[in-house]
Amino acid sequence: MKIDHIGIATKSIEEGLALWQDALGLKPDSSEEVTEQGVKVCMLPVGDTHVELLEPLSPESAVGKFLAKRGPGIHHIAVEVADIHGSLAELKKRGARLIDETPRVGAGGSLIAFVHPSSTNGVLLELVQH
Ligand code: CMX
Repeated sequence: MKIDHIGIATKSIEEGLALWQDALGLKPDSSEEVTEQGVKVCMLPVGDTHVELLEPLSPESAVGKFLAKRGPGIHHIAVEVADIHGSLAELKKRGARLIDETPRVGAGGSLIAFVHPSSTNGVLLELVQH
């Protein structure tokens, strides 16, 4: 397991890049719209992990609602797992509140699933299997 990426909610990717790219010198290695999740994402490698800048496609999207309620900030932490179905089954067995009972396809075509912050110490958790 490793931290796959840290998702940061921004009003615009451009605004995020002013810090992470222009000031800190990181170079994006991919960007795409994940319409199913209602976001535009931009991935910047940092050592062995990535910062994922998130821009909402609409105010009703998960990131749009987060921004309206809390403003820009850390939106989720994504952990890479080898067997996402097995990890979800284990979490469920232990009482975690799964947002996704079965994985969906996320950025880069990876399998992803979210666990509700009410059962993860207030931090929205994403599991990723590449
Ligand atoms: N981190 C921590 N807490 C969060 C949160 C987040 N990202 N988003 C919402 N919350 C909090 C809310 O503030 C609320 O807290 P209070 O009860 O104290 O007010 C609580 O969680 C419950 O919120 P809710 O009413 O159940 O649900 P929301 O409509 O706010 O939705 C969530 C929250 C996590 C269920 C929803 O955002 C979701 O399904 N997320 C998964 C998908 C996603 O986030 N996609 C975008 C990223 C996609 C990508 O990276 O590819």
